[in-house]
Amino acid sequence: MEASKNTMVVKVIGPPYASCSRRVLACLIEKEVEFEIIPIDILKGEQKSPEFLKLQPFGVVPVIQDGDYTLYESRAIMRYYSEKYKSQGTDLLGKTLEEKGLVEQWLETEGQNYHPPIYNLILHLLFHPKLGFPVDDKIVKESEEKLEKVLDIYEERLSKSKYLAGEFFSLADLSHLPFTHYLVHDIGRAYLIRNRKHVSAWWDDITSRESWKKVLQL
Ligand SMILES: N[C@@H](CCC(=O)N[C@@H](CS)C(=O)NCC(=O)O)C(=O)O
Repeated sequence: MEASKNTMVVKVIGPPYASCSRRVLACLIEKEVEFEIIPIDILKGEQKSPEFLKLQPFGVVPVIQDGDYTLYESRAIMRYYSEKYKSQGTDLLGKTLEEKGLVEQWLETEGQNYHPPIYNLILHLLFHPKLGFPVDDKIVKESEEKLEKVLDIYEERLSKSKYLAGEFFSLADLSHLPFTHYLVHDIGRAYLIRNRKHVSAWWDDITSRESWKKVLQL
């Protein structure tokens, strides 16, 4: 749990090892928001229980409860807290309208372009083997090719600015941490990052943040 300047303790429902929970936790730590983790067991399927479905009708984690306010979708939760505690902790949204636009552009890029292929790679190379499901080599190959193309665009962008949205760390960078962590550490695909000089430097930078180190310890 984090020391905080605000009084309400945010409940994060979801195991701290789940990627989508990690996205939210890193954000809360950056924003210095006090939280409590309610670690439901997704391997036992507790996210499909009637009680959980009342909070998150799609049956996935995380969900936050902040007093009587409930919110799901990890990126929506990050946007909410970055705005709610704008002047507390790290500014993750950008200061000017133009900076905010770029943060949104790259956050959308993460969700729409980066996430689908990286998700397929992690699913097929990490979770399917663990769960005894078949690995679809065609999906793996196509996803890797798609991710390479996205990363080439990142390389170009990061050769011009230190972070995705500009010279400041933002939600756009933070949102990449959980799934890229698996890519680098768990499925033998670190070369996708390391073969690109600027992406590699960016990765080292964003993973060296105290917030991310704390998330990995939770
Ligand atoms: N778009 C959702 C995705 C949530 C999601 O897929 N959560 C995964 C963990 S990262 C989950 O709950 N998996 C268990 C399941 O699908 O039953 C978000 O970002 O919150």
